[in-house]
Amino acid sequence: MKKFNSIFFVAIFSLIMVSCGDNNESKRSGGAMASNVAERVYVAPGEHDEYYAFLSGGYSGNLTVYGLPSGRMLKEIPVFSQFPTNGYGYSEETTPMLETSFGFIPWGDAHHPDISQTNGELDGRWVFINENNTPRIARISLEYFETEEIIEIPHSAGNHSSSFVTENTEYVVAGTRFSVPYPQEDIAIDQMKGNFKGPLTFIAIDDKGGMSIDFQLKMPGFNYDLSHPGRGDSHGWFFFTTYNTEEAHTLQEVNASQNDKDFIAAVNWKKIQEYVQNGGGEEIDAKYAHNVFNHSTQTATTTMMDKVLTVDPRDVPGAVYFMPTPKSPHGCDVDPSGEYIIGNGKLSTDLTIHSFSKMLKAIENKEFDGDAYGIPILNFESTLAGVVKNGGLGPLHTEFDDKGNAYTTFFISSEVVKWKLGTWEVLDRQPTFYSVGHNMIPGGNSRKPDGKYMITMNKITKDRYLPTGPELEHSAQLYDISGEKMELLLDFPTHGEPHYAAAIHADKVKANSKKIYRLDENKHENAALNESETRVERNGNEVHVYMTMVRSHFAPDNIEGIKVGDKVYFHVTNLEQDFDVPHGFAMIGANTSELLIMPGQTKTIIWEPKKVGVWPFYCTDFCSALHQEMQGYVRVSGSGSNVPLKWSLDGD
Ligand code: K7E
Ligand code: CUA
Repeated sequence: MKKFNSIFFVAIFSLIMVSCGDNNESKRSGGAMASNVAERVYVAPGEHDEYYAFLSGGYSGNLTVYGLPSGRMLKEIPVFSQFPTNGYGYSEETTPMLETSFGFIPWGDAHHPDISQTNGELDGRWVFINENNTPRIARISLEYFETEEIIEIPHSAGNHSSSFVTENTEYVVAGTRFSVPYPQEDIAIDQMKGNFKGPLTFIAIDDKGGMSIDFQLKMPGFNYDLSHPGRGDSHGWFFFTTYNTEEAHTLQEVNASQNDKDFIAAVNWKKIQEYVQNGGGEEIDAKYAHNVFNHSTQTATTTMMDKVLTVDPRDVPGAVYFMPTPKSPHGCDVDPSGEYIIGNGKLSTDLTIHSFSKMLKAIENKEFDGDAYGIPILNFESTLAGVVKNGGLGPLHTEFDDKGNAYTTFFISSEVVKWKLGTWEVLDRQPTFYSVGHNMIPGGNSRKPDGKYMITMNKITKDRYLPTGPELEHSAQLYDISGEKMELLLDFPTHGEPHYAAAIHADKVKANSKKIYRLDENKHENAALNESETRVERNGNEVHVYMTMVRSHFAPDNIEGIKVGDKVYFHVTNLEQDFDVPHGFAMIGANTSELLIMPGQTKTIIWEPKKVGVWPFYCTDFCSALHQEMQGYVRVSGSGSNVPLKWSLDGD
């Protein structure tokens, strides 16, 4: 029977895969319709898009910014991965951002961006995003479109049910996907059951966006897949899907699919917050990095933390309940009113919708069906609001519009299905190309979604674009959802593997977007704020070059007296104060990336010259008509040489 199940699954999957690629006919039969569609996504040259969309970069570790409806990629923001394009994670100022308790990590796997909220509406201050592999949460500023802060999540493993924001950005949550020993210890894997735990971490956000771990909830050792906050009446609660409630440790595709129902965990975080504020919880050892980029010093710092507060949910009665949900649910989505909590069982064709108000009643009436490790399990029927029957195959994620409709993605049947909240009837279905993961409606995770567009993010690209060898970029699709039927408007390729995305009306962001770093606010400790401050200093075998750049020269542009074996720090300040005039800095043989330096900004790279000679450096960004002249030389002498240190520009 077990075997039958997985063969059946594979069979359906291959059927769908085979049918990918038969759609070229319908694609080309657009005619008058197609030109009308083209107009609806057309953003004329020089015009701006209506929305910013932030798509996770998945295994690129970064966040990509697109305009909607055009689908034009506007920027890639480096977050968890080194980014040679601008030197993030290479420059001395930014390497601390990638420090962890495991040391420097140049890569990450980013899944779920979420935009900060005030009163349940997107406020456009920050984007948060999780890293799965080495559990971390990042905060990206929507003034600078840069990563400002990364906090590591100790005791977590596969930080997946993250990084969703409560309705006043009180907390960002980070839930473990893998259950693990908590805290980590050396025990036999087959001793997992009952011994592993599933910590859920609540990160408090202060007025300036600063992140700090408030508490970790020590949950039973299930896998915590996704989560969403309550809103409206359910504000104060958080909901997490679980799978592998079997606590299987091997061949999970079979062994973690045995139970007819897993759970949605309902967590009353306000209750736990109160408990913690009254001195509840236990401090335990936890080593984790907290990395903060300071825009004034333009430098990131790492603080190693060593304690975290842990809360056993059994010590806070009334704080955590389990709602049975069929069958290995993935997505966990809350509608804009906060009343409905949707769990999509990956192995079910039905969607299960729980009611928040029924849940409260069931708790009051103690309608329990036993408990799991001391946490009450609510009776399934008691919290059930309804079921969407036969939506499709392999339901994953649900988003909402502003008219009481929900939109659920189905991976196996490769479609998105629109259905009505309250009546649970299916209203429309449209194919996706192909095998959709998440979908996203701007404002979807808030009280006020916009009902105009939806994008789907698809795992398989196949024939949608010109072939580019075996490796293809993923693909997104834009649908118009303003009418009764969804209408496919546009395909656009995406970078990495976008899982989730978040989008916001451009008006809430664009006026605040910074244009330059002001030189008079540059507090970088190694800045040279004008050419008279430029210099070269030797300290043993360390040489510090304090350099400036302006169209179209470096100061200094000739340096002599450097020796093989020296460690040369180039501290380079861009003196420009005009929007969009960066300069680059590249040094032959440097074992690092270039620096791309914005107006008013200072950045540092290290060069360890290995060969005697005269070695050039140059500006990498075509910044002016005389960009090609923006260059200089460093003379490198033998390690024992007596050539004096000197530097100059035009002989001075
Ligand atoms: Cu469904 Cu990581 Cu949200 Cu991918 S997850 S799809
Ligand atoms: Cu500066 Cu090119």
